Amino acid sequence: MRRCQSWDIFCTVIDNYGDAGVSWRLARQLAQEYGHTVRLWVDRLPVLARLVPEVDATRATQQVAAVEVCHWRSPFPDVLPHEGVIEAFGCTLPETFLAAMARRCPPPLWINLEYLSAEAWVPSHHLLASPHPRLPLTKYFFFPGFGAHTGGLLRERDLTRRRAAFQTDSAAQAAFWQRWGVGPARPGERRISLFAYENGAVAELLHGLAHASRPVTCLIPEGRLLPQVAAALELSLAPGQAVQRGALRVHVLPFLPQDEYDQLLWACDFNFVRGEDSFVRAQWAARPFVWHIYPQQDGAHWRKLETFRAVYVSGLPPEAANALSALWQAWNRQRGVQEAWQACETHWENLAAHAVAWEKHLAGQPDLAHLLVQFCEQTL
Ligand code: TRH
Repeated sequence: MRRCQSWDIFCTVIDNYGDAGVSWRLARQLAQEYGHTVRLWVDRLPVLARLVPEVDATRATQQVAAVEVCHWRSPFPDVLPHEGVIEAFGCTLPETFLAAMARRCPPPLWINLEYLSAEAWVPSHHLLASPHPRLPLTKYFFFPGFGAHTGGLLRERDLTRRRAAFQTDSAAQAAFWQRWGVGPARPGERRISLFAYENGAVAELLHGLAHASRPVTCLIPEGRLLPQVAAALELSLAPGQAVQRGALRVHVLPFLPQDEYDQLLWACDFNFVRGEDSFVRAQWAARPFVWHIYPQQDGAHWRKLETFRAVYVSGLPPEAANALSALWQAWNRQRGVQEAWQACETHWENLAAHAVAWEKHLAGQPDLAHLLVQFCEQTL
């Protein structure tokens, strides 16, 4: 059996952080856990550098965490393709590199890593082959997913162990909060992280939290939502700043390194997440969450949201399922959030227990890197 032990991973940053975030996680996992040679090509290095501060955005090539990080520029350098080539999210490979792939003997295994969806069509599309119209190359579509016959989810081998250790280690949690300048929790306090696109319901959410029956600290990493938060609180906000309104304390964090952001999700009791990567990481955090899905012009995101929501809440008692569903819908519709949040409060224990059970269910399935490596071994 031939093995695929070296990779070129290509990532164009369309907008936001998800493309780079997912590509980086996969690259690092293949390099560190499998000992493979990995070259990651990213067109906008400053975006990757925000997630991974060890990356120097001014360097054309560099070695970071066992990954060779390369700035994807034009003209593309004359390099010999590795055994496996991954284009993340359908990015277009440089013509000269494609030609080099076609000349390589044997040709590389070519994978298009697709976006994640829980929709029913995913298993029938996963691993479909598409021959190149001119060159002797075949591209395979690799769809991440939540169940059998999908490409699974990115999950490092020791993730569950590390997360569980952190969540049972109050000293590690205290050190985390201290590192980011957040004081100890008040008695009975809940901590909520808030990462979202612009959302017209944020004022309503904060107002509701300010009038909550128990203290709440809302941790907001710097980003697109911050101007709306500042407007809702009628002040200007910068990382490091904290303000109090009734029961609510808002603490603005800098944009965290990706590994620290994972810990923020682990440390909070509830997480608002968005896009694709933070959405998955919130599930690995084993804490209840709300997903602000990436909105598409044609509204196609609604079906994607609703499909996952239905799958996720199906293990909850009906009233808790309805409450969480209503919150997800309200947050994405951007109205009715306050009432929906209050309804969720009354099902808190159920929601928390369900998040733990859901993580366990997912962790019992093979992860994306494993399935990818397995597919390559079977195909080559
Ligand atoms: O940034 P996003 O909105 O990315 C999106 C999605 O990937 C979407 O599917 C895609 O179409 C679009 O980009 C182009 O949300 P996402 O996917 O959660 O990625 C955010 C990344 O940023 C994730 O890796 C976590 C990381 N992050 C940090 O490292 N530090 C932080 O402080 C925060 C808030 C996030």
